[in-house]
Amino acid sequence: MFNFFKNKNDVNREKIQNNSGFVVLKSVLSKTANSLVNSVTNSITGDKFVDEFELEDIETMLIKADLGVDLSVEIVNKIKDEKVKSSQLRDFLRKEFSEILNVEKEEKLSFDKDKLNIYLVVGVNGAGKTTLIGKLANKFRACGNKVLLVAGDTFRAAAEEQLEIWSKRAHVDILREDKADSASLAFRAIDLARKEKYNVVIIDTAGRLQNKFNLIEELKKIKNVILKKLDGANLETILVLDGSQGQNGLSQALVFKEAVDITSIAITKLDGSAKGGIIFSIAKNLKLPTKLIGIGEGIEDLTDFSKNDFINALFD
Ligand SMILES: Nc1nc2c(ncn2[C@@H]2O[C@H](COP(=O)(O)OP(=O)(O)OP(=O)(O)O)[C@@H](O)[C@H]2O)c(=O)[nH]1
Ligand SMILES: [Mg+2]
Repeated sequence: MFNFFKNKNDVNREKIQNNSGFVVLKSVLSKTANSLVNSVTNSITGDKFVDEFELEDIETMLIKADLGVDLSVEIVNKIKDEKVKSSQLRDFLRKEFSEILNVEKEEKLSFDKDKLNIYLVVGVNGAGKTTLIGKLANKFRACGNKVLLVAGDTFRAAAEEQLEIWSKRAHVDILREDKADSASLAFRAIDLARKEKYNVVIIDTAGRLQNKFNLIEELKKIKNVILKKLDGANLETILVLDGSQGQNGLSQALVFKEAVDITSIAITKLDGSAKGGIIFSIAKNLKLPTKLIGIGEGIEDLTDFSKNDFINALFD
């Protein structure tokens, strides 16, 4: 996604950065790798078929690593049915996890340089929405885009100030209005973007728990306004999930998916979390693609989610 306007030198520099990017990713994911892969493969040794007791241990370890009960049971049953030996466990898990993610098909955040691109960012309180918006805005601006942030969290005190601080850090513009209704603000933002030739609009929204009916209804209203004004624009609705919350993310994703038709997932706070297994759970159960991961609090700490890199970082 972030590959526009690059010359050959940029590409070479990027290759080097990607290499160090992989080292960073590996270190960010080290706790998840330990809980999801190493704990399983290191504790079961020898060259024999995995026995009943070991299967039980594996199931417990996978559940603990936030893979979810159903998926953990499914994997353990396969180990049994396919008569996997302990020495083959690592390769077996690698193959299973790759299939769940469908690694053949990388899915990037959509962007069309000839269109207006609108990103609606939703999620529960404190998931990391506003931070993600700041990081994303910075990346888009650095690639030569004209970016407008929209202070659609009109609910929490100081939320607009927080977005304004990010807009300054990222050197992009912001639309904020006192006492605005978030749906009408989104409406005006799209008009403004077309008039002033912004090609990227990123809309912040208030954090809302998935069980709060009124707030979810408000989100539907914002989305409907955007759909009415779409007129050929590219739209991504990004659900931000806190990667340190593990399986909680699954129930959140389900509700948000039904309410506003999520098109991509961003997992934040993967740095230091051992619960990255949630990515498999979401891919398997909800068929929703993770497209971005947050790996720290700084403006640069956002990266495209590459399925291949993720698998390699867990296993290599
Ligand atoms: N370690 C780490 N912290 C993060 C990351 N993303 C966000 N945070 C922190 O998480 C906290 C909440 O982030 P916000 O961006 O304010 O979350 P929000 O979803 O906008 O919160 P509300 O507006 O209250 O719903 C802040 O302290 C961020 O610095 C990340 O990738 N890694
Ligand atoms: Mg916020």
